[in-house]
Parts: sequence; structure tokens; C-alpha cells
Amino acid sequence: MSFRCVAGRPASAGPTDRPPGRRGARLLGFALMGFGLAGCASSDDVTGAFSAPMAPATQAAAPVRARPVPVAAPAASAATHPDMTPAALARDQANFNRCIASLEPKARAAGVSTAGFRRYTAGLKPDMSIMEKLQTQPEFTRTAGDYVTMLVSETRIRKGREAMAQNAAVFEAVGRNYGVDPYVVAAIWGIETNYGSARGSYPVLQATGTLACVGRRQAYFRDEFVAALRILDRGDIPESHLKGSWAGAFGLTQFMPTAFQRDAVDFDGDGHRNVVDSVADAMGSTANKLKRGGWVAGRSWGYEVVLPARFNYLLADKNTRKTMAEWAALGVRRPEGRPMPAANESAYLLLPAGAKGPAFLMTDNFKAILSYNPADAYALAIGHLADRIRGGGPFVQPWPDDQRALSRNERSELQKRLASRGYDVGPHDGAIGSKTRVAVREYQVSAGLTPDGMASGEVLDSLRARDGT
Ligand SMILES: [Ca+2]
Repeated sequence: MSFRCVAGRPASAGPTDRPPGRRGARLLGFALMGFGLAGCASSDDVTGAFSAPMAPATQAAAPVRARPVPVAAPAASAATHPDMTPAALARDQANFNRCIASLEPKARAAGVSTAGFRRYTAGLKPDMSIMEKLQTQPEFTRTAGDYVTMLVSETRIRKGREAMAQNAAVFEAVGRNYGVDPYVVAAIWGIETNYGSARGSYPVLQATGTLACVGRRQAYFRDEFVAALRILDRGDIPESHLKGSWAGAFGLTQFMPTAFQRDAVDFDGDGHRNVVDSVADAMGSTANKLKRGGWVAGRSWGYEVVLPARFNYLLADKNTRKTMAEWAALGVRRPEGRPMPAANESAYLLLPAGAKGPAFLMTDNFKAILSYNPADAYALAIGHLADRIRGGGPFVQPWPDDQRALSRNERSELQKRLASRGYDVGPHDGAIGSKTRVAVREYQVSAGLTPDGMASGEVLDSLRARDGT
């Protein structure tokens, strides 16, 4: 087999094909896969206590769960959305054929042939069971440590080594062509679909067509539906193989249709970009996506580090970038006497579980992984799984075992309590973004707590105690 890298087709054939943004699209796609749209919050909503966006498609099959994780009721906001009432859904369902037909000009503008549009939309019916997925927003809460531990299991490490050995030529070519760490590409394969064994069975065209014409996310999914039509019309993937999550993510590494249009490549050179059936196409496309996300060849995604006593935790902020030499001058060390990386490489300090958990210096390549899915814990799991497949050991520092993840209601309560004290936290939506994190830090400073910006149970308990309620 020869690997010929054929660049993906133009990202946007016209204004109608433009997705809402790589980060947003990916976040949405990922959130949708298993857990509904609840997770479409800020990309910052991922350190420590967090919810849906970083839960992978393979979550259900994951064997490791360090401790019970609360799974609460659907979020009320989704249930009351005016486009999700029984009457609204019935109206959209009755109007489905007209709605699909109305998308023909948009599809034509994106390059879908008239014959293709007619062929693939003829007899298309909505799958109303998808609305139950869209309606239900499971409150899925786990700590960063639980999440990483669950995903980077011994089984997934072993299967990753096997998958790379079976496809050694593909991974060698991926590394050579894109300058991307092939172990990271394999890790994405492992975490997105458990190396291809968990990719979903929803027909992508029907799923995106349903979401494009029924319910509360129609505008977003019209681009996905048109992109899915283009895949079929151009013959990249046979219709019977184009299946995936209920939200339309498909293939070995779960591309959304618009992401496929931007980033997929024909890496095995057979003339089709088939990320479902061709390991080479899927791995090449994933590497291409990482490269376009800014991957710098020859560098790691990041490094576990140990902080000195009396460290200034205000420095743990993704906007505070320093060179490795500057971090070293502050007393930051790699564990077990490992040498610090190149002195001029710049990085920011990430504490996924707050001051009590492990610390990491994250490079630009971590941001490249975040371009795949903007969730810190997801990207950390990818990077760590890659290192483990390569033969590296587990993190040296333990995850805090007394940490509990806050539920969405508790995160919202924390925001309300901070707001009532005059802190600007933005909307009290339970999504922990940068405003909330800054407010948490300021509160921690005033309360004599370690200012790691972590919206933790400790902070909520402190607020409750001070509020006397
Ligand atoms: Ca191909």
C-alpha cells in the first residue's frame, strides 16, 4: 500500500457550508454523541467538576469507574425549549419533507448535484427517537481524575499497541507526512471509538436530516446535513457505511460531516476519503486535523510537573505562558528527576483537579489536541494514552481521592452565591467558564483557601458556611 496524501477539499464551498467554528462544531459533535447538548458550554468547563462535553462515545463500554458518579435528572431548560414541546415536534415532523426539499438550494450551492440531492433525500424520514436524545440532557458529572482514569485503561493501552502494530505502515506514514505524533493519532482512535468497535449505528444522513428539520438545533444541523449529502454525492463513503452517533459523528475517529469536509484526506490513495472503512484515511485525516490545529513536530503535548511548596497558584492559568526555563526558575520540576524540556519552549500550567492533584505544563501541541475537542480532560486523556501506548508510565502524582464533582445545580448554586457577594460570574448556568474561575480565585484568596480557581466542593462548602445557609 502506498500512502499518498491528497489534501482535503476546500473547507467551505460557500457561505452556506461554513460551520459555526471548529471548536464549536467539535464540541457540539462530541457532546451530542452520548450525552445531549447539555455540554455545549464554554470550553473552559472542563477542569475538575465538569459535565457532558468530554464524555466520549465509548464511555458506556469503559470498564473503569473509580467511584460512583452521580447521574442526575434531565436539565429543565431543554424540556421547556419552545421548539421541543410535543406540539412543536409534531409540527416539524409533519413538515419534514417540505423542510428537506427547502434545503436543495443550500445543498446545490455547496456542490451537491441535483440528481444526488433527489436520490439521497427521496423517502428520507425523520428518526424521532433522536429527539429524545436531544431532549434529555443527562447531568453527567465526574472529576478530571475519574475521567482520565476511566479512559486510559490497561485494556485501551494494550489494544492501542496492538492496533498500531497491525497498522505499522499507516502510522509510520502518518508521522512522516504530517509531523504529528502517531501515538496521539492512535489515542484519538482509541478514545473516540475504542479502535473502531464503538462508532454508532445511526445513518448519518437521516440523523443530521432529522436534526436539521426537527427540534431546537436546526440551523446548526443544516450545515451538517448538507455536508453529509456531499459525502454521499461525491462517493467518498457508501451510504450503507455512513453511520455514526445520533448526532452525526462517524468513522473511526468520529468526524462530524463539516469537519470531514474541512480535514479529511484520501491517505491510501484510492480516490475516496473513506474515514469509515480505511484505517489509513481515518488516521491520515485525524493527523491532518491535528496539523491544522497547530501541531508542532517533534514536541510533546505536555509534561507532568511537581510544584514547589508555597507555590503561587495564581500562575496556573492558561493565559500565563512562560518558557520552560522560567518555570524551572520558579521551582517547577519534572518528577523523578526527569530533565526539563527545551528551555525556550513555552507552556502554561494546568491543574486539572486543582492544587491537590497533579500538575502539568502544556505546550502548543496540547492546544492542537484541544482543536479536536476543546475539553482539557479529554485532551489530557489523549496525550496520556498516547504516552502509555508508547510505553510510558502512569502519572506520578495521585489524583485527589477526596474530591467530589459538583452537579450542574451545585455549580449553579456556587455561581449564585459568588454573585451575591459581588463577584462577576456571568450567567448562573452551571457552566464553569473563565469568569467563574476568576471569581473562585478571588473568593479563595479572600477566604484564605489555596487560589487554584477550582470550582470544588470545598469552595461551595466554604460559601455555604459563610452564607449560613
Ligand atoms: Ca482512500
